[in-house]
Amino acid sequence: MKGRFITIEGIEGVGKTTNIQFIQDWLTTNKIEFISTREPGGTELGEQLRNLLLHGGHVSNNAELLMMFAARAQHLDEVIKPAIESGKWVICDRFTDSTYAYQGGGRQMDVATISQLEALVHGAFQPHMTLLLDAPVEIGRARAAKRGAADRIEAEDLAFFNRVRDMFLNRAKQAERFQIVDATQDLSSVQQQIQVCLQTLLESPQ
Ligand code: T5A
Repeated sequence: MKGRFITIEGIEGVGKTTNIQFIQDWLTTNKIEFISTREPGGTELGEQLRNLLLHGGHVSNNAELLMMFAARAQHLDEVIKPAIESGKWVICDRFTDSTYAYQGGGRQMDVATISQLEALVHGAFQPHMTLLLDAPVEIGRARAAKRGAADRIEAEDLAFFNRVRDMFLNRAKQAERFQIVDATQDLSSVQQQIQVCLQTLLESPQ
């Protein structure tokens, strides 16, 4: 039996890392084998690209877009696809929806170009479920600010993150794999919503 591919998306500080820990605990309780990974990153090459993307100097928009997809190509080949083929569930902190949201929405790059790169790198291969944690930008930024200095992308302004959020919400309207989770609620309510989604996926035919 093949595994499942779950991606977690949303603006900064909305609770992705916190809730991935909850998802891992849920999978362990349900005796489901899984790996947990992230983008950009998840491989040696991807983590090096992540460091350049988040903590390096100036990166042009085109270079940023190509680096996101270069990291993803390696990640799919080396980690994600082999894990799913071996029957494991893959929990991925961000995936291609983040590229549409940040590079397409935030940076206002051409969405058709992003689609071409998506087709090149993973064609019809898509997550089985995408949990979009949604909250107004002000809430996410206030939560993220508690963690310390902003990285290169977190340093963008409010308008940038409002475009990112809008793009996520637009994409969520276009594909059934999305589950929108109201991340403004307290953590236990957020986790109740996530648990319902996970249970539904577990019970759905492959
Ligand atoms: N990127 C990525 C692109 O531009 N294009 C791409 O294609 C891809 C893949 C990656 C960066 O790269 C960009 C997007 C990003 O800028 P990242 O590691 O994913 O960065 O980091 P962030 O999104 O910046 O992740 P954060 O750690 O900031 O946010 P999280 O993980 O969403 O938030 P989390 O869980 O750390 O929570 C933040 C705080 O809020 C509290 C937590 O306890 C924590 O203190 N919290 C809550 N408090 C109250 N109520 C709740 N419901 C709460 N949920 C969490």
